[in-house]
Amino acid sequence: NDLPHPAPRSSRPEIMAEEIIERLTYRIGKDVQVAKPHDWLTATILVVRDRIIDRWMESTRQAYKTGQKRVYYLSLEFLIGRLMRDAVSNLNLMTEIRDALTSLGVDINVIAGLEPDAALGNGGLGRLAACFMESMATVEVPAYGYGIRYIHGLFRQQMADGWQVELPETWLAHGNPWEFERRESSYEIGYGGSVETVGGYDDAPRYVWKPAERVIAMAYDTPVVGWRGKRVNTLRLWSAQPIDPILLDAFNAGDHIGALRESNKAEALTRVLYPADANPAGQELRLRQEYFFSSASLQDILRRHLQQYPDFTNLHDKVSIQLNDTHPAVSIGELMRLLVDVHGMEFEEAWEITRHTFSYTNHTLLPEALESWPVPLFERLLPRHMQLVYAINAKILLEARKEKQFGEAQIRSISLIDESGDRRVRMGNLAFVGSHSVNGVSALHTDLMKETVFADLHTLYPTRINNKTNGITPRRWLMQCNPGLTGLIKEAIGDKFLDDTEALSELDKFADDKAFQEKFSAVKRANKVALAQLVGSRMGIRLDPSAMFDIQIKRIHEYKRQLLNIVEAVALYDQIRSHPELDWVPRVKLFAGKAAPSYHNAKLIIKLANDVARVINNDPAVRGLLKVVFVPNYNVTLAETMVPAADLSEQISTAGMEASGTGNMKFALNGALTIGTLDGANVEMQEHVGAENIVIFGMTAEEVAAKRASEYNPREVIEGSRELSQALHAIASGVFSPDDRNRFTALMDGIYNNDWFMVAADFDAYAKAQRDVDQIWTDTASWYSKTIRNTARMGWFSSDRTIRQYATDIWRAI
Ligand code: DL6
Repeated sequence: NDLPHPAPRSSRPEIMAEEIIERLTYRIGKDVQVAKPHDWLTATILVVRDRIIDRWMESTRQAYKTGQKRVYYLSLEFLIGRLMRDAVSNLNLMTEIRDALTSLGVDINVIAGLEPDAALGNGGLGRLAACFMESMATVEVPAYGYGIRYIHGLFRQQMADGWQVELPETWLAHGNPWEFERRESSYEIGYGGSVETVGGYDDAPRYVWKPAERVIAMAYDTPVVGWRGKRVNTLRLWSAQPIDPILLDAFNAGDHIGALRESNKAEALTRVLYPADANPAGQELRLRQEYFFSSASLQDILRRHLQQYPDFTNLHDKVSIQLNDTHPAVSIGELMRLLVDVHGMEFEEAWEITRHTFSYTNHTLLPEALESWPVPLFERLLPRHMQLVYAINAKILLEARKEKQFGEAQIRSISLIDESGDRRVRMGNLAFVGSHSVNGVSALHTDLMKETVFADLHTLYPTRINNKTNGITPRRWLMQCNPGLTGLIKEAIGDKFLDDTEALSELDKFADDKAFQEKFSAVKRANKVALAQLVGSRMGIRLDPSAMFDIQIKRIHEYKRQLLNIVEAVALYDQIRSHPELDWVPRVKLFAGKAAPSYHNAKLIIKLANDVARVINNDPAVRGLLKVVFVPNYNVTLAETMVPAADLSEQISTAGMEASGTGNMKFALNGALTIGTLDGANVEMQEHVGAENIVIFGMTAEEVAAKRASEYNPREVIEGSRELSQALHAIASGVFSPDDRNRFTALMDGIYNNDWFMVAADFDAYAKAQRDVDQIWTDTASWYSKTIRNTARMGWFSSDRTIRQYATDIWRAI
């Protein structure tokens, strides 16, 4: 503890410039004359990284010294994006680094643009994990994120004649200067084999799992620096390695491929991120991935605990493990196995400690998204865990029957084994019973959890479910992505909001101030010009920045209802052509998002957006009043340009289906008006920004449920709405797909015959809400009064607030 610590490094630009040259020469082995932009990027990152390291070590030392509780965030996904700007800005070194690079003749924007996105996630769940990592460091929670170091992150999306094509993403192609390989932090992970019983005559029997296969999990650490560099936490990602890199006997016998079989098999484990978001990937490889990172993380957590404490009796006082959805839920079985089988603890004591250590966040109520594994597969891969699941199940069911007098139907619904078809292990139920806290991610979602999927478990454990409404980090989603607005806000209210996002409320008094409105609109316009340039250079489409930029960016999913937006665009197109005499508000409808590769309808919706765009954008009768653009390859970096440029944010999911949403928060914080349903966190956004500053339309979650339970006839609704029936008919009959007239017929039939997502049922309300938006737009003062109030009142949606709530209510760690 008392060893001297290195002196803090100077951040003078000339010193930094020297350091950049030093890294370029001695770490990369390049001379200034021949260095390529990528080399400059790597050298710069190394200089920034070295400034983080001292604080990183200090943060780790402090956690040991104080005996503080550590929080472990287990997530199969971390959708990080680029890191350099984030780290530089959190360390408050932007000016110095920029000046240092300029003195070397290097443009920071050029090299920053070369950094690949770390896209180790699909969408909302993974991006939330990334915001949480940054906020945990900011609010000074001693935390580790645990996940998988996928070699290929989320696929790159290309358009081929308007169809999505998936290409591999290669974020590690130029190496990853942020990470540290930790060979010493390696653990064996087993699969398959059998369970042997030892003893059992006098004492209780002990169980020893003898796996048939083993791989090594090796750690790679990335430092995560909080705002103003106060604390640096660790993101530890596991990579799979073979036990024997090559089978020399086989190789020497001439079997060159077979000699590498084990090695290839191990490496395949962490090669790709599963690109499915709202439906579980059913493959065995996915369960292997889940167990792989759960077991490695648990072994690591227990090892660290034993370095500080003599045993595990205080584990739950010193360790909190948050399960980000059910993907790491097998950790509950793994902790039980490690405590009982490896460390000799009694089952009952181990169960109490386990339950008090874990907490679980649910991110979706979609029944098809609730993870479950066929019992035979689970048993074959994890035979000891299967035994433990049965033992836990027996305990819970007995308690439910005896203490709560549960009947058969309730017993069936709380059981860890789903017996309704082929038997399956329910990971949601396992996560629920094995945790002391189960949280939803918005108030509405949490209420629905209690009423629907977890109703019986909620009756059994009525205090367990709680709400933690999501948030976003204002560093990335305001300060970095929107420096213009950040500067303007500082000028108006000072810089308190940089440390306390809720201080943005002081902007409220400027909402009707004409001079401020003009500056606010100038910032928005500059952001729109930047987006227009991006679209122009990537797609060759010219956008007029004075048109309303109406943006829907998120995963493509039927419940998110991109289709409703496209159908409305078609209806508006009809209206513009039929009524050229009216004063139409010029609009650009922008879309971006990826579809799961096996999700047929989502891919068809992308094609429809592109087909509709081609026709509308090329029709002279539209006179440029409406444009539709699908921007390819949506990722965090693209979002950082699109979010600040939006006038209108589309948050139009079928009520009751979007757990929270976080894009909704990003847009509103950056001064967009929201058009949305009363779904997810939109409900709380309405409460914060005020009903007069958000445009809400459509059915409520309750009304959707009632309609689904009734004799809802979408065809009748369609026939009663001229605009809608014309639009659907145009799409179904091939107006937008002359090369294949039936391309969208089945998609449209889905609306006529079933309309599960209530596209027809909500259409008229949506179209009317869009015309209300037009009205507001034409009154410029009213528009900016509302959008400024959005920025002013969104401070509560900072992920710092969310993390403080987790830390006080669930983890008890600050
Ligand atoms: O909680 C983060 C995010 C929510 O904001 C979205 O509403 C929700 O759809 C998303 N869920 C997923 C996939 N869930 N699973 N499993 O990304 O979580």
